[in-house]
Amino acid sequence: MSYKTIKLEVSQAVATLTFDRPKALNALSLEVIGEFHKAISEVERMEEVKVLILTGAGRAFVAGADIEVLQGLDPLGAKQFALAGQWALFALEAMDIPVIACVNGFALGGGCEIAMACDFVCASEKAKLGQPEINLGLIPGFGGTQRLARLVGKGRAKELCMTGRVITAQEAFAMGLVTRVFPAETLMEETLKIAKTIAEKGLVSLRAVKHVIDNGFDVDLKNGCALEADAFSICFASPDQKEGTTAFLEKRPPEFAGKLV
Ligand code: CO8
Repeated sequence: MSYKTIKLEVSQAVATLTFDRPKALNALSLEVIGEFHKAISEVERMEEVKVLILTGAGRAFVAGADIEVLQGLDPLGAKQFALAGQWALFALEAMDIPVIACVNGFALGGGCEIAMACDFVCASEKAKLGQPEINLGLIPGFGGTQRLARLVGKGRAKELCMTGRVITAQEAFAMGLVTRVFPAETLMEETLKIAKTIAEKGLVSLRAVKHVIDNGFDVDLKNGCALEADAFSICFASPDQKEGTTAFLEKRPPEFAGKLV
């Protein structure tokens, strides 16, 4: 499939989706959101892809929703816009494969919201993150109030959304919004290394980790642990468990087949 506002490349089991509207700092129009959503479905159908990386062309990851578009919206249009973004991010979160945000520059508003819907975030030392919608007389609309509070706590989320303060990658790291920080020049190389390490693991156990952490997060500890016990037992029906434990005992690296059964 060909896209106008994003690029999709696949190499060695890793797909890289690049937001590609650099003149507008990759701002999100309805067209970008629609193409992003379609690309997610396309990647889901690619059996060879084990990890997805999201990044941005030029000096931004994504500088938010397109403010030119926002300026002309009425309340119903705004709701449609917010829901289009939210649905795309739910689809992203529902992907079976791990998704890494590679935040190369500004990740503001909708851009920060996309990063937070990924499984984890690698950022350049030069990246800037934040929810500055308050400066436009708005609030986040693509799930930012909810995901930010879950990631960094209610107080920090309120402070960031109420002041619109834009933070460095280092501050984002300190509060748990970003998990790794790399020099700008090596960010993609380091993110790819992480993606390839993950791509070599067993498919069943990778899915189980994602499923249990995501679905266990909003339930109480006992129910979360019950999900974990079920997923743990399912691992024992997979070739990964046989290969992983056998390889350890034979003192060799495991070779996971990348298959579900
Ligand atoms: N929308 C449209 N265009 C943008 C955006 C944006 N979000 N961000 C930057 N641009 C454009 C600029 O207008 C400029 O265009 P041009 O060259 O034609 O004048 C170009 O990108 C370069 O930007 P700057 O000249 O401003 O570059 P600077 O380096 O001086 O500043 C900043 C970079 C700090 C990133 C600055 O551009 C900025 O503050 N951008 C806006 C950031 C922002 O407020 N984002 C939040 C938007 S709201 C949002 O995301 C809500 C999401 C949920 C929506 C729900 C739907 C209803």
